[in-house]
Amino acid sequence: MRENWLWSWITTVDHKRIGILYLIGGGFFFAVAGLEALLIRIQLMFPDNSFIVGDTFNQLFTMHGTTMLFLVALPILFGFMNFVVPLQIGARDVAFPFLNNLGFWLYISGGLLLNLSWLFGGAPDAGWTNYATLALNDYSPGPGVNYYVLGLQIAGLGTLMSAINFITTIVNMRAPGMSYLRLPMFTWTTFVTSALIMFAFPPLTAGLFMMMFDRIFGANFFTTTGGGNVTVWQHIFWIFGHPEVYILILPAFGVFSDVISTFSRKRLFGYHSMVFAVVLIGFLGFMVWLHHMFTVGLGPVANSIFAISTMAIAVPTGIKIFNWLFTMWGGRIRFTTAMLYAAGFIVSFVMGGVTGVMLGVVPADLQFHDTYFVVAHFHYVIIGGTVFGIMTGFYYWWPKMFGTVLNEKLGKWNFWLFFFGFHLTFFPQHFLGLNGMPRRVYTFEANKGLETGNLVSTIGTFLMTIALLILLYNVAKSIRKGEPASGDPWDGRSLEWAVSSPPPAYNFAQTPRVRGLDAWWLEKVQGDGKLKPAEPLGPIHMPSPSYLPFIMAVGFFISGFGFVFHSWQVGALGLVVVFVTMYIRSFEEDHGFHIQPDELKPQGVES
Ligand code: HEM
Ligand SMILES: [Cu+2]
Repeated sequence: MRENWLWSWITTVDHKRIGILYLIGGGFFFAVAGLEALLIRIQLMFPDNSFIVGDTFNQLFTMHGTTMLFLVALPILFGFMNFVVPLQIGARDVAFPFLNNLGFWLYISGGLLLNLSWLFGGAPDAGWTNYATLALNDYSPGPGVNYYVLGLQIAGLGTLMSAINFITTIVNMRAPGMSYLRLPMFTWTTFVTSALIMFAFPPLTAGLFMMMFDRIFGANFFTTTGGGNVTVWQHIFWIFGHPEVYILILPAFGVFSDVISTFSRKRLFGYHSMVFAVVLIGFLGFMVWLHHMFTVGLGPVANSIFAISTMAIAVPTGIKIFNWLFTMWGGRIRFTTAMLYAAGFIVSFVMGGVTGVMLGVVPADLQFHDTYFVVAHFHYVIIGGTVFGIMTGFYYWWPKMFGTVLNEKLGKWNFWLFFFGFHLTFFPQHFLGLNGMPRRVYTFEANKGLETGNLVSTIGTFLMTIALLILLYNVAKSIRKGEPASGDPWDGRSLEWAVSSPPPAYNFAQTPRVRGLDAWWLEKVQGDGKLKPAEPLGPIHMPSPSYLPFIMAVGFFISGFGFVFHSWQVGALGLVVVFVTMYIRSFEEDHGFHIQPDELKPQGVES
């Protein structure tokens, strides 16, 4: 019997399919959050505009920021990690395929719960940082912020599971010969990012849990009148929040490293220093959270220590920038769309880094704080870094994932419109901020020198929107009648290019033996262009699909929805569903199945 198509995707435990699911989920939420940004910018196009005002505006920027950070940027990166990392290390799957599927459905469950707030009871409106007092019942009555605390707890659980899975996979499942200092940079950054998630997400979950108790069960963690302390929320939030921005940028650094060396046809310059810089950035990322709280008034000693540690991050970041430039220097560069995005990133991200150091200067930050200068800064690093990285990865790995090449001509239109649109949108915002335009305010007065900048900024947003529509068209075209891709369309260097596009379910019929950095390139220039097997051809063990993660995620969803509306009966019902599925799972005896070597022969695999 032919398996139901939808059901097979819901229950899949194949890391490649889960990677594609993350791209679809992230793409969907990108459209939602992008639309929200467009509405905000339309309101801010002219002085004294009244298109969207007051609380709706607050909901829009809160949901835009929250969605972009939690439901778009990280999940799309997870999509690439899922698809690419096992291939890059020569593995057949991730360490815990069941958990992988569960992590994905928890993300969808939390994300949908958060966005249902638009339809039932109103969206959260206390900013993506959800600062206490403002976010507590007195100032945010109604269910809005409940959606935030519950949706993010559920989605965050999924994130944590995926991080544990990636770490275990990279530690345990590398092919023979794939030592740590032969890992491709994207795998390295996935590894460090996953470690950051392990340390950053538990504080967030704990903070959200306390906030949930304050709001729903009458606790007093953050209520000053009840003996709580609001500053504690800020510490907890930023102990998560600052590392979060490195969680978003490090994987993008990995993508750029792989792409720049591939399209410069050179080995990555300073590979070892790149690895060192990634680890150092990861470590320093935890030492600087207080730079988000300079204006709280924690005193000159605390402020100075955190100012200096903040600026210290510029050193390893500078090392990386120079290594990328040296990789390109003297290389035979091919300016594909992916490479254009990587080059565009270097220009854009450096500007974001400069304004970051400016914000690290305490007296200056007292002026810049909560103005559009900050909005300009973080969009320069998040779009100029992470989103450019996502676009780079998208054009680079698309052929591997879907077996067709994206149209390069459309790709170039997409790049140039996005690049100019991006700078047009966010460059003027620096000056808007310096001229006193506050962040998170829905209007501005005429004749204060803010009109031109705002108008230009909104025009830039429309250019970016057109660029993204071109991308969408390119994708649709490529799916319907794209040019078929070979296994190695870019003359790649790492192992994912050694298998067919898209790869077979089992990735490698025989686990490969790795002989050096840039393992696949080595086989092409020093060997006969074929991978050397590390084991005889035998039965391939595969995990079975499972419907339990999906049901578990539905349970979490029901439970979250119940607690949003203070209904502990519905909340408990959802948790019962969760625990019953856990119980079933723990008594399940399923050891998967095997693909026999005979079944591989028709596909051209020799023993
Ligand atoms: C696609 C183009 C984008 C545009 C036009 C855009 C525009 C905006 C605007 C107008 C604001 C509100 C500023 C205010 O409160 O006055 C904002 C806030 C924000 N954006 Fe974006 N944005 C874009 C993409 C992104 C992306 C990709 C991310 C992250 C991955 C992001 C993260 C944020 C965050 C965290 C906030 C702060 C929300 C808050 O204050 O709570 N944005 N954006
Ligand atoms: Cu920070």
